[in-house]
Amino acid sequence: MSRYEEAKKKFAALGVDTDAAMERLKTAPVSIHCWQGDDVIGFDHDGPLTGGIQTTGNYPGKATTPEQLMSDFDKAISFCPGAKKLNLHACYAIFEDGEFVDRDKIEPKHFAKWVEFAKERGLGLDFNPTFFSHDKVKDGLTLSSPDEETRKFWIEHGKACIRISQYFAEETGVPCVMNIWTGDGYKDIPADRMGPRMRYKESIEEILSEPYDKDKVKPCVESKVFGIGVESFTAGSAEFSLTFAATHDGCLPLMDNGHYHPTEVVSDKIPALLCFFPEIALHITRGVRWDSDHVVLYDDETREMAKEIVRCDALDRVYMALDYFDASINRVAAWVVGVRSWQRALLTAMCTPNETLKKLQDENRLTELMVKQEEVKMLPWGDIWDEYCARCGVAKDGEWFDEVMKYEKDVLLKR
Ligand code: RNT
Ligand code: ZN
Repeated sequence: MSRYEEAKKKFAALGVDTDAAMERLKTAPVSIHCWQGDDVIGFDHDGPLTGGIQTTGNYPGKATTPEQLMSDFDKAISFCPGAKKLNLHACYAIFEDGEFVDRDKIEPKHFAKWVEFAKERGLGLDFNPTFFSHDKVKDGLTLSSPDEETRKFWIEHGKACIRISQYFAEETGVPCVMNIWTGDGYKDIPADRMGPRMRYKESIEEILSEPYDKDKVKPCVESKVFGIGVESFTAGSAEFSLTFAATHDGCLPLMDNGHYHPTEVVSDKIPALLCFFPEIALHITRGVRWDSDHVVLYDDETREMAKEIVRCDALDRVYMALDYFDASINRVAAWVVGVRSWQRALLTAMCTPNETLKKLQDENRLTELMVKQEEVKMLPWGDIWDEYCARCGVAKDGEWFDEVMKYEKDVLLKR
């Protein structure tokens, strides 16, 4: 009997159908961020990354052209099981023949190459207006700026992005999640907290007044507790963003698990929000001490978030996107480790005897619950994971890293 067959029996004895779990997982799309490949730079500006986020490290070989980024992304996803989407930022517009337009004027045609890329690979597309790394970010502010010209520019950018998101959804046939995040905030104690938030609210409302099909475009607002250089105040705080989404039809809350106080966990917030919102969105990352956007690993909180999505039976209600950027290691490997870790967490969640465990809780058999939850941790997960990789036609653990190193030697180091 194969290792998988052996393992399958063990899970079946607990009431878990591992074949069904793998089939289901194959169809749950995970959105992969393009920005791991080039340290969140994009193609529409020469300046540095701003907005209270930072990449550190200068590992050689980063992508600097659309062709390079596409090639690296292809290499990465060849090692990633499961259904995938490509998550783009507006700053990844591709201008051709010397054309250039500012962010308030971008159009679907500036993303036609990405659409072609996505369609050839059967990927859905997600989108993000880029409210950072730009000279029209005035005094660190965009949508909450007291300067009307600045605010208007960024509103127009948001509207342009709604139109592009609609185009993505129409072209791919898959809904496009459009996430609004800005780094707007203050380093030190502000004299006015409500003014910026009222302007932020009105700006997002104006963006969302752009016509779009609610089944095709899923606008989100992403909250954040602080950023680098904006430690004392952010306009889009947790309460602001959550309430905005709750009071604006069609707008989803987006929780990034690096954006809360260190002892808060997004795993606990997922079921809380699912009690009220038909759909929610996530940025899956790994915070280390502060919002550091480290590569996602198969760690406790990652597993706990996956568990919540699965046991709330919410794979169809939660838009899952990865969001991290590490410039200190091989970027292709960083992508692969993050995607595989999240897939692993989802697979583990799906092969956990969730119903049995819930019953123990409801019957107040809490000692037994603790014992069973600990025993589950030692199940032969690796054998299920190997089988899942094989069924998805991607390399098993231990069989992809050498290929990435070969790609580094043959391609990345020659740049
Ligand atoms: C920043 C937010 C945001 C960005 C991307 C690049 O803290 O998490 O989602 O990481 O838009
Ligand atoms: Zn994020």
